[in-house]
Order: sequence, then C-alpha cells, then structure tokens
Amino acid sequence: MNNPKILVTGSGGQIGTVLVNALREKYGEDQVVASDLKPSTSQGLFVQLDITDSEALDAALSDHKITVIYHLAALLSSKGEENIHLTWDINLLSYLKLLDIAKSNGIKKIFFPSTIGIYGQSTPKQNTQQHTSFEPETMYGITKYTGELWSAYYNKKYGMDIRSIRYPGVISYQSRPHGGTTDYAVDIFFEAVEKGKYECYLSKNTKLPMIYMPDMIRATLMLMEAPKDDLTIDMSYNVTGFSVTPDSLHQEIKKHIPDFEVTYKPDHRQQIAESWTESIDDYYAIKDWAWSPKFDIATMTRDMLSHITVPEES
Ligand code: AKB
Repeated sequence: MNNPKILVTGSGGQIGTVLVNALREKYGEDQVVASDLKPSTSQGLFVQLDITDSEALDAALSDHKITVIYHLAALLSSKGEENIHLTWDINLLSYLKLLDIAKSNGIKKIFFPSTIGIYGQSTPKQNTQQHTSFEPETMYGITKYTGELWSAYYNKKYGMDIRSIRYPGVISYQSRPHGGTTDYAVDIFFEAVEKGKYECYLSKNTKLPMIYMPDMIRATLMLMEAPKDDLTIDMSYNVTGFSVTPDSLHQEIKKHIPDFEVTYKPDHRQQIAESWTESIDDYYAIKDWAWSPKFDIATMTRDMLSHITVPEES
C-alpha cells in the first residue's frame, strides 16, 4: 500500500495519545487524523467525533480520504460495568457500523484492539493459549470477544484486512488510563513519585499480564506492517510483555524509592482481575510476525521512574 492515510478513533485515551504520535513519526504528520469525543489538546489533524454518530464517521472517512483505521474508542472493563447498555453501544454496535462504513468507503485495513478481558473463570490462568475457553464476565470482555468474531467474519466473508491484538494491561508514563482494571499499574508509579505511598484497589498478590507502552506500540505497528500472507490468526493475537502483582511492582519501585509504602483496599475491580488470566502464551505473534518484547519489569520500572517528575508546588 502507498503511504496510508490513517484515522485513529479514541485518540485521547491512554494508548491513542501515544499511538497517534508514533504513527505521525512513521508515516508523516499529515497522514494521521486523530479523533475523539473530547476536543484535542495537541497539535495536528483532528476531528471531534462521537463514535456512535455514523454520519459524522462516514464524512470524516471521505473528507480525509482515509485508507486505514485504528479503532481505539471504547469503554474499559471497570467503567463499562457502570452502564452495560452504553458499553454495548459504544464498544460493539459502533464497531459494527464502522465496519460497514469502512467497507462502503473501500477501506479494508483496520486495527481493532481486543483485551485479556475476553478470558473468564473457565480459561486456564497460566500461560493462556491463543485458542482456549472464552467466557468473559464483564460487558467490556463480552463486546471485545464478539468484536473479534465479527472481525474474523468480515475478513473471511468480505476480504477485509482487520488485525487485532489482545492487549494486556498497558503501563505508560505519557498518559494515564481511566476506567480499566489494570490502571493501578500506572497509578502506582505516579503516586510513588508524587506522594511516596499508594493505596491499591487490587490485593497484594493479584497477578496479571502487562506490557510497557513502547513495546505495545511496537507490537501494534509490527502487526499492521506484517505481510498479510504471514498472518494465521483471524480473530486477535495473544501478546504479552511480563506478568506482575501489586507487590512485585511495589518491591521493584522500592529499589529506586526505598521508603515507598503500599496499602491494600480491594474494591469491585478485584473480582474482575480474578476472572482474568495471570500469564499469556504469545506463540503465534512470535511465529507470524517475530514479536518479542524489549522491556521486563526491571527495565520498565527504571524507564517509568526516569520519566515521571514530582509536580512543582503551586
Ligand atoms: C482494562 O483494565 O480494562 C484494560 C484491559 C486489560 O483491557 N486495561
């Protein structure tokens, strides 16, 4: 494909903020249109867009002659439970409309992020395989799993080229997540630097798969650039960086901030986390597009702490 003209939906979120910059660096400033429900706070091409508004989406695609879509707009696992019908509308119905609008605009290539939230109690928790049991317990997980099935269906039936990764928790310093179950793994760093203490909403030994943002961006771009014939997964690729517990992150941060204290007060997110898996087998990503993470818990922690600074007193 010639230089793609890209639309990123949900560009104001944790991943969108960083992905838009990475895409602009790779393909050129004018090749990437960011879009979000909220007005943009940064430079560059931007369309303010409610993802449930099909006409506005259609107009944005044709006005900007879009050839590739990264569809990030979604409500995450915790926030999604507050209004499950709205979550269904935003995460799934809007995606289905987007697929049809993309198809009628001649756009075949789409990135659709899925999640470890598609797993449930019946999924083996260790080294979770690509092909396994899926009984998600959150509306977020249900919409993402159904979205994976629709993606595979459109790929087969209409020759679309929808690619997807099951994102683990993403740790980043550039932007903070909202409404997820894995948000603590970002918050803990900011609170360590800013306050020297943190109250965690998950219990001490709750283990979840994570990935550091630079690896997540690299994985996303690697998958989108991979030759189509090399891809053997039509739904969504398992990808991981490393697994952590709140305690292992605490101990790792303490190597840099010895007095850092963490207390535990599990809330409703504990149940969500316990329904997910602890570690992921990303065999197909390694085999099909040579995936390999660069960061582990130690190198990620050092890098995170080198980027977060204590806010100045006002
Ligand atoms: C969440 O916690 O909901 C997300 C995810 C793992 O998909 N970060």
